[in-house]
Amino acid sequence: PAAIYLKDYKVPPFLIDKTELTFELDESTTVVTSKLHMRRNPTSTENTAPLVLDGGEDVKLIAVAMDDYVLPEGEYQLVDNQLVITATADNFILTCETLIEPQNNTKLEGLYRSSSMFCTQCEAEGFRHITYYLDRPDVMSVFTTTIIADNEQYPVMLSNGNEIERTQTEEGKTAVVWHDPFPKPAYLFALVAGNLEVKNDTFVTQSQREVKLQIFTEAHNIDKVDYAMEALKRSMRWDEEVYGREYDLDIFMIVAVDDFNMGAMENKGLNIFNSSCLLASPETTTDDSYLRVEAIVAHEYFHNWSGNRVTCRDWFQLSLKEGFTVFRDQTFSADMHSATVKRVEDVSFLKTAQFAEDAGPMAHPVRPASFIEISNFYTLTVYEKGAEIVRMIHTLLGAENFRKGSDLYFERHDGQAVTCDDFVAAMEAASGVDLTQFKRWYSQAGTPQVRVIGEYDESQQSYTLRLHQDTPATPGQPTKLPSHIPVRVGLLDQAGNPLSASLDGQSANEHLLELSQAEQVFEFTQVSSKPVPSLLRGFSAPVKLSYEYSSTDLLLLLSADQDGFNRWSAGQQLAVNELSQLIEQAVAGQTLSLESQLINGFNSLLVDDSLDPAMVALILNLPSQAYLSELASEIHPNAIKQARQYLKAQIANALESEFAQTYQAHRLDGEYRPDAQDIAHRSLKNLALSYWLETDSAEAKLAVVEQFESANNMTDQFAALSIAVHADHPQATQMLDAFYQQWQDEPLVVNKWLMLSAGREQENAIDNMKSLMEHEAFDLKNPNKVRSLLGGFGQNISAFHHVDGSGYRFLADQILVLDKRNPQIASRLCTPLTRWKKMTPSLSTLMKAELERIMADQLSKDVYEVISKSLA
Ligand code: BAL
Ligand code: ZN
Repeated sequence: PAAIYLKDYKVPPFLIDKTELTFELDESTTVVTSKLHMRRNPTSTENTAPLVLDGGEDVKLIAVAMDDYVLPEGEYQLVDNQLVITATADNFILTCETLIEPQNNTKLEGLYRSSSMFCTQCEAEGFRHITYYLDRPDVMSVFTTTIIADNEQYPVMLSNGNEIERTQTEEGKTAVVWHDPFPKPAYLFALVAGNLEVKNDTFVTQSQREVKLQIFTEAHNIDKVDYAMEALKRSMRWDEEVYGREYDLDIFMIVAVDDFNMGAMENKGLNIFNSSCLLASPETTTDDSYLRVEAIVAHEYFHNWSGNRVTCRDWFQLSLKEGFTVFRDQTFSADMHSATVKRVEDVSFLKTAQFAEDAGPMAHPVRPASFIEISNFYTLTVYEKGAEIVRMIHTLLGAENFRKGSDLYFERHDGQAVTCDDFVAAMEAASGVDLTQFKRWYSQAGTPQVRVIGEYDESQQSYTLRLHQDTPATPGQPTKLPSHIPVRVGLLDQAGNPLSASLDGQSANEHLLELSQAEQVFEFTQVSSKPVPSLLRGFSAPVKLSYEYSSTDLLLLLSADQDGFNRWSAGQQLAVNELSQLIEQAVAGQTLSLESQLINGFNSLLVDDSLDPAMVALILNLPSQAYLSELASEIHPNAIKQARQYLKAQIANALESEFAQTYQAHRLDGEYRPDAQDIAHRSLKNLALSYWLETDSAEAKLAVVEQFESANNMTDQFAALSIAVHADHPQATQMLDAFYQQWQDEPLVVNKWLMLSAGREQENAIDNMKSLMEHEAFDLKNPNKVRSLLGGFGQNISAFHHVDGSGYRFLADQILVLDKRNPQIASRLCTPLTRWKKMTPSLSTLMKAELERIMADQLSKDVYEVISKSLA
């Protein structure tokens, strides 16, 4: 398969002003008739270019007509799934009749069946699996959609915009017509038909328009949408208040479907959600999932402006909408709950997963320069690093100028398909800030490394910070230029008090350094005593920062920094330092031994009632296996696991009574509430329980079982179960069985069970995986189940990284099977294998052999791209 390049972008030779679609839905064959009101694009220089429409191997062309002239064979060609028509007028209506079989669509792109309903997923290039079209985001069209189906089976028939007509056909079917007045690219098209229940609500916008809100699910789930509905209303209000963005149609609908490749999709006026990202109830949903539902509802809603009203010119610009919208949803969640907790969670994820992507074979700029399959570029780099870029612009411009910039962006580009450069240009124009160099963030892959050295001159009362940056080479980008990096810095005195300092004549407790050269020196004056620097506060840039902190410095920052984020960061650094020593010992085959300095630091946090329990829980949570793997120059999975277990047990034994007490102190009575305060108590309580159980205390063992049996909410019940499974509690098997029995009729809960069961470290783990794949609870057709089971297996260190290679082989086998059904899902599953170059040599060879075995098969573009780039 060939790559396509950003540098080859050309405006479309044709435009489609109006798109009229008719779907005759049927169990066996669905007929799609499209009427495209087309004209040559006056801005294109390709005046004589043929009309080339994108289709798919699964679309069968029945007839094509230009105005009223039915084209005979010979006046059009079908080449590589494209429909090519050479002779066209400048203005014409193209009518196409095509047949598709949604019931056989296992890729879940285009129109497909999920349970008893029809639904669509068109981003990025799914629409071409419905009918022939100019399936590119810069072709924006006004859609009118007619759905014809049996009313008994499909009483609900939805598409974008407003319902304008409902009639009975002569064949006794119902025809419903939807019209969306806002021009949109085909990737935002949606259709749903099914026997669904609805929850209704309303929202009054800032200009006093009443908008009808509807959430549709299958009947058995309609009791789990209240939280999403409230989250939707909070999002609508927030976008008005913070960005001045008002909803534009009279109706906003969300539909939950069980089989979905992504989390959710922002189709205009008709969002379609993976049910795992929409449904919530106290008994079946954990705190994390509640927060995720809220964030994703917000994210998809925010796309109505950042993505739909202003969309992307081409798919290289994906971060234009995704980076900006992730930044918007992150800020929304921060405003709804605790900003520091949210920031720690987001950064922790970024540093673990996006940094690993940026250092691996699939590393790419936030605005990629080329791709083989765009579905592979819905990545952490485009989303999360893209959001960090927008956040840095916010930091550099300040909140007020940033808002002016976003207002200008929406005003200039409403109804257009634009680029990341257009976004930055609006920010520059509104603020007067020059972002020329800053734009390298969009084009350079890799995580910049920033080394910092501090020097205090007591006689001058001055403090010098010397910053040095460089970005490692990434595939296709051997050399890099310096980035424009905002570094928020504060200074603390040796007692932990804020230390005022003057920089460029400005005296303050905190400064924003703008690092733009390879090396730069910042000199602070009026520094009354030797400081401890608090660097990169709030994680003001997505870089790897290093500074030679002593343990004493880190303990001081942990206990006293005014920046909550950096308190967490100091705790993590202390833990990383200790874990690194332990990992070295484990690799060398030595008995592990270390006097942990964390014990005192953690002790003070546990006994300090003034702190946010959620922050304490985050600080006490040791760096994850995945994060330590990202930091390692050579990954030894078992050594990392051993080191984490040793350190956790040492801390647990030293602070046993504190953990027991903390566990009791944070237990909540009363009704479950997913608010910041209660979530904070549950997170610290459950973290304390996991430490307490490490002590082997009989009381702790009882507490785990007692919590599992008596919890009135899924957060506590599942926490008890996972703690028991991971600590190999004597009753772990019984608890897992009981959990399945209790929840076997709740698929989303069963998926949690699948994940935990797959992650359980035990003898014969591969046999266990094989029986889980045969289990009634598993279904290869359902992406959520595949992700749960195989994702859980990836966490199973001893089984996945087994020295005989059986874990890698098992995963490779599944990738090969899945690639025939659903390439997007198969491609995602390859990620753990792409890390082969960083693994310790014995494991690296085994992983590589599996990649080569996959490569030898007939592959989809999706899997081919990931595997070939990994082996390059
Ligand atoms: N646009 C794909 C799903 C999302 O990012 O919202
Ligand atoms: Zn998005």
